[in-house]
Amino acid sequence: MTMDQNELKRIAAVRAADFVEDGMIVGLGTGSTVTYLVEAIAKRVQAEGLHITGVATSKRTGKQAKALGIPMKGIDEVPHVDLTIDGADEVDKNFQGIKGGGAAHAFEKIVATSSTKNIWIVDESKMVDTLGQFPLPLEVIPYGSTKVFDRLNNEGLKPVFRLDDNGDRVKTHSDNYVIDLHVGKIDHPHLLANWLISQVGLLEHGLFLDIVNTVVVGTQEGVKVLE
Ligand code: ABF
Repeated sequence: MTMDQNELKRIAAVRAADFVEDGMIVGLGTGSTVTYLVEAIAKRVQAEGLHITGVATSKRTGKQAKALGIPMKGIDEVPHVDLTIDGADEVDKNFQGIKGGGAAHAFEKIVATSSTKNIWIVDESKMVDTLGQFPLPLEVIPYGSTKVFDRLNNEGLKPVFRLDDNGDRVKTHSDNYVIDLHVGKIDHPHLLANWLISQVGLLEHGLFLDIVNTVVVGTQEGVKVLE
């Protein structure tokens, strides 16, 4: 009996919840896989009396965690983060990743780079040989965004403003636009990341490089913990 993608996400999330230890300050990512993680952690808080402080990377994660009884604080209210667990859109064999499908990658990267340890939870479809099939998200300040768009286009990076169901431009929590790059294949992620972050008006990109320590993958053969 094969498991569907949601079940693969769920088994990875449940396994990752075991890495949370009493007393930890835990960064909680964003996305559907993390939704299962928050449920699993909340169950441990209720059943075992696990004492943790959660730090959310988005309003929706914070709302879910609070509703399930996980004590929460803002990233600027905690001295550090012990462990951040988050989803991802693509992970390659060097544990480099693309994130931001949920338009929360700037907050996610702030929390991840403030964490002692990072774990990603994914279903097996996210594991790729080379990054780039998933459109690379960028957070762009609205003022001058058409000029940033033009520069990306001239670089051959195939930019598209992300639109919502009404055809309006998606806004991040910081009221910035999201531009997705349809490059198809990113052979040198570090080179691209360095070029992107040097572009004036481009606030953050979805290349998460040299950040994660462990990837927990839900596969048809069960959960694999890659380190
Ligand atoms: C989040 O995890 C985003 O950066 C990324 O888009 C998402 C993956 O979404 P899902 O878990 O729903 O597949 O951190």
